[in-house]
Amino acid sequence: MTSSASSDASAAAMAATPSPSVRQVSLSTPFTDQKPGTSGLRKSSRQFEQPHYLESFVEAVFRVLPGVAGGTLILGGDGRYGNRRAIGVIARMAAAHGVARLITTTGGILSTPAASHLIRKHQAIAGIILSASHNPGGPEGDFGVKVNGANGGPAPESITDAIFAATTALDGYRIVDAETPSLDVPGVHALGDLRIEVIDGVDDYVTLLQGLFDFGAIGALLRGDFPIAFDAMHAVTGPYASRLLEGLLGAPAGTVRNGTPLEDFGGGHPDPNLTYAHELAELLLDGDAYRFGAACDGDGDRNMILGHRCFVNPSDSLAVLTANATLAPGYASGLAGVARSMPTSAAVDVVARDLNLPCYETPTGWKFFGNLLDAGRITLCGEESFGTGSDHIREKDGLWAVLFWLQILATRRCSVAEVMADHWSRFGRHYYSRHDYEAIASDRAHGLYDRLKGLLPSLVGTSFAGRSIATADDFSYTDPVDGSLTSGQGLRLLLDDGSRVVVRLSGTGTQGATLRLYLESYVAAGGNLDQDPQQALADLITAADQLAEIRSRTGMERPTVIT
Ligand code: VG1
Ligand code: CO
Repeated sequence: MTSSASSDASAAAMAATPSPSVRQVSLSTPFTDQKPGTSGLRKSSRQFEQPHYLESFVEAVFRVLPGVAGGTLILGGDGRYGNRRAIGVIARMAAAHGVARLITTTGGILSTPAASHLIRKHQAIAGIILSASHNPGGPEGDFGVKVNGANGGPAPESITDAIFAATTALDGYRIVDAETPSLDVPGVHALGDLRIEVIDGVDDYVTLLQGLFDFGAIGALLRGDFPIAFDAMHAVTGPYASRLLEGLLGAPAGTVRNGTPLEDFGGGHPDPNLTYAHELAELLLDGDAYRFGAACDGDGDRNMILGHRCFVNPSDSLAVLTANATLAPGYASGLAGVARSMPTSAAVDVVARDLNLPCYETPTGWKFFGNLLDAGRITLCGEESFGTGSDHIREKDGLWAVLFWLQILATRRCSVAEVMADHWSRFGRHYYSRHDYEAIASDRAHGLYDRLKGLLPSLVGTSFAGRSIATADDFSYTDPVDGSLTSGQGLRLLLDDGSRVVVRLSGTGTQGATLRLYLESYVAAGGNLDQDPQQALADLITAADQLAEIRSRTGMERPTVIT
């Protein structure tokens, strides 16, 4: 119970509400397209508005997850179009499935990392997060449902596969007919035997971060001559960032830009990269007013870090956090180990070797870090796609990364560019870039991918961009904790000088297919550490295009997004 005042309110509400009756709705034809991707089920808002579409997926979730009857469920979302309606539907279905306690948030606003924390704090059986993450929102945009398990992390594939199988065989779903409570203010309500608690979605998360970082030191930095800009992109992190940066840490009003969550993210694409967060990028990379800049995505789990005239590649960010981890009070005693997704550059591997830490390489998607975190094998982990996190929760965490960087800057009293230069001079530099070709016709993308996959066995030992191909394979991963095998996770060309080229098809897009080309080349300390990554990687880019026939097969002259 959150407070005695709210439990009194609860008793009154429960006494007053007649038990609503459970309705069984039958489905004549099950949906066949509800297979979750890299991170939840993502479809256009229009698809989600089809009658019974959301209900079908949620019914499958409730049938598959253990402990639903009598359990606690966390529910909220990133505020996009459809968020409040979905909360109402899921609350009524939770009541019909015997959930005992549903914790949701004012306005239905709950970031993915904050949801992960609430699941763990309340020992919930699961969390449902309504978000299509960095995809645009609104009636013409995308909607999504992420399902997290009792450890606070994205459900593993064994569960998402079972949910998908359940949707394809569904004959109907259960829901109660009742008004759902208002989300406008905190309070406790009853829906039959279901207790619904509406809490502030920001409080617990802020308290969690206060235990990890030195707010005194960071506050002193931000109240001094160190102007920063944070772009919430009209998505979920606005209220969190305002409380943290402007409230607790004393940064000037206006530090948080686009801080009001909007149903369509103000028409923007809430993806914190140089293309979609270009206003922030221009402030930092072309102007002189700010020393530090950061942005988060739709649901608050991604982060982009910028310094004055300096972009921090996310793979490098993970390496820098690892090398400087003990500067943060929450990590002062050191790290158990680290992990990165396969396409993420090996910058963190070099730091791990230096610190004598175990380092794991997992498939793309946060769900693969869960077992390593739960087993205490790793403390920090990250992905090249602007995701970094730690064992404080079981999701990547955008504002956590922002505070971690501010902690490093507050302690070391130097610029972001100096942190990077110092890092590379010690560990060498992994030049890295990801080229995305978005919304390609599906058959073309699969044709390209399948052809390259077929070529792999014949490539070993051949020359490529002046190097030789040492390994050419389709990445597969055996989880060291539970022994589960995941295959088909991306095509890799490992070159004899340590350079890599990786090709994957995205599992989060909703239009056609997105091809991702990842390029990486290492220059040891003492070498040329000051090149433009696109220049440093130019020969790999050309060779990859020639081998995979990307331009000719996609009909695209250049990538949609270059990171
Ligand atoms: C992308 C990223 C991946 C990330 C996933 C979910 O997946 O590449 O690293 O875990 O999005 O992020 P894909 O399959 O499109 O490459 V989030 O912030 O959308 O939950
Ligand atoms: Co996200």
